[in-house]
Amino acid sequence: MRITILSGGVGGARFIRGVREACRRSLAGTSPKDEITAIVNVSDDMWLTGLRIAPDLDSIMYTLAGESDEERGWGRVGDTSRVSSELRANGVGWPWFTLGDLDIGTHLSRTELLRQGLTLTEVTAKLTSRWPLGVTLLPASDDETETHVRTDNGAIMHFQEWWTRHRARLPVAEFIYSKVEQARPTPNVLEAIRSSSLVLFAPSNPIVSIGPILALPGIADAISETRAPVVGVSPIISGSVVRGMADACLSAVGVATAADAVALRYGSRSGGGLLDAWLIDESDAALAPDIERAGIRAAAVPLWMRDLDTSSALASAAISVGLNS
Ligand code: FO1
Repeated sequence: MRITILSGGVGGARFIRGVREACRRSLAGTSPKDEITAIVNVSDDMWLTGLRIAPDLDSIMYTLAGESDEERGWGRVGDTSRVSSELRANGVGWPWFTLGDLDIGTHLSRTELLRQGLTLTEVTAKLTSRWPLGVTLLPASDDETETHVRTDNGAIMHFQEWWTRHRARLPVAEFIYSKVEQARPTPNVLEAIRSSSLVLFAPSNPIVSIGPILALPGIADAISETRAPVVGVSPIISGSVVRGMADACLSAVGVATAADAVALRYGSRSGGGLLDAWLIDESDAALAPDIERAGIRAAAVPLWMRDLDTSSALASAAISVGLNS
């Protein structure tokens, strides 16, 4: 069975790890080897001190490799930041954006391979080949796109500055998916969506993680046309974000921070939208009827991913909802 997951960074990484674990555990059965593909947001990416940084690809790679700093939620476990201190001392780069020394190894490698002419897809295949991830990571596009934030007072900045420097505290007038019209999803991405038996939306930020993927020309159509059931997992539990800044993003686009509001924003496939089913937390079970009325099947299951068991159980629930859609 081929499963394709649309994903952003940290929450998505844990969910993908859960899907991998669920497939490993079900392999105890007779199903042939599952193929898991993650379509990863690249609009958090940026150039910094001459290096191409790809936070969501790196968060997922490190998490699946068992190399991620689980406390911080990004970067490599046990990393140091001696080079970053030097950059600060020289007044170069962003003092509020720490690049770990091992992490810089990843950015230097990515930058060199891009300079040699490899696509980001080829670079990602090479960087991830170091570990037996069990998941294929596909950048949503090989073209550079960036999410920018226009604040209420008219400043425009890269999403990363808004998030890491200002901690998402600056009120947002608009999220701009810069250069997305000129960008294209890679052929591998469209093929993965079309040939999968199941498409999953990870519990990632709908505005700055899943949104930029769906904004790439052709991806939303591929999802609405695929034979595969499309199942999403709510990033909101009991009206709060699980982690990150989805609430600040949702309010900026006039969407309530609620599990049903996010589902309705994606829309039902039967109504020209994207979802066949939507997983909500048991604490949000009361929202199921209005999700169902919108033409999206709702399943209330435990959504908190505390460890591998809970992530695997959530993934199993999403897979079984999908296969029974
Ligand atoms: N997040 C922070 O809040 N502060 C940082 O200094 C920081 C550095 C950083 C370096 C590499 C990387 O891949 C991610 C990093 N992040 C940092 C997290 C990053 O902002 C998030 O992973 C996503 O881009 C937001 O979803």
